[in-house]
Amino acid sequence: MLPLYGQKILDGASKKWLNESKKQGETIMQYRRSCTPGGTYFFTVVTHERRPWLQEPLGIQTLGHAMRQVREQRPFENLAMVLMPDHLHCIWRLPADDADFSTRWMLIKQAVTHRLRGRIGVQHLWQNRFWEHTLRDDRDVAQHTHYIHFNPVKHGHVAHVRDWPHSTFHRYVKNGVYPPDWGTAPGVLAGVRE
Ligand code: NI
Repeated sequence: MLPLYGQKILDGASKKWLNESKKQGETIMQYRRSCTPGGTYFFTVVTHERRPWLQEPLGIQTLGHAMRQVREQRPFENLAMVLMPDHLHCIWRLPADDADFSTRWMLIKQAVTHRLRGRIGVQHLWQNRFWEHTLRDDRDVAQHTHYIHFNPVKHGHVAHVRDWPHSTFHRYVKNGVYPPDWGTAPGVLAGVRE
């Protein structure tokens, strides 16, 4: 059996994750002041056979490490993200004139597989493909951000958005974007995969 998270308990990996998210929040503020934004994309990435290894602290930690590592060479802004046990959703903004999210995901998945294979009881970690949906404007980005943050409630893991530790929701609360008790279900979004 995989260990279950206590809903309000933050382990070391989650704290690291949230600290990283906080740092990124500062980067995003700077980014919004620049005048040449690149493309913004919503992604759904699913584990192999929907195995719930993304609820393992080691899995969460390793994914965070891989994303930071890849981002050093190939920058992207992680605008919003949520980790579910068997999939993740996130929104990336890429630099101007760079739409190569496929290589970034390939490198991230490879790095995680390299570090974790055999260590968490499964050999294959990722579904081969991922779903991408291009976000057209600020409203689109906002709606998908709400979608991401509401996802743990939508999937029935927690009753309140604030109770799911593995998302950028907490960073948004700190930045004053959401009230701490936010939990409004977004409307149906076209092109979104679970
Ligand atoms: Ni989902």
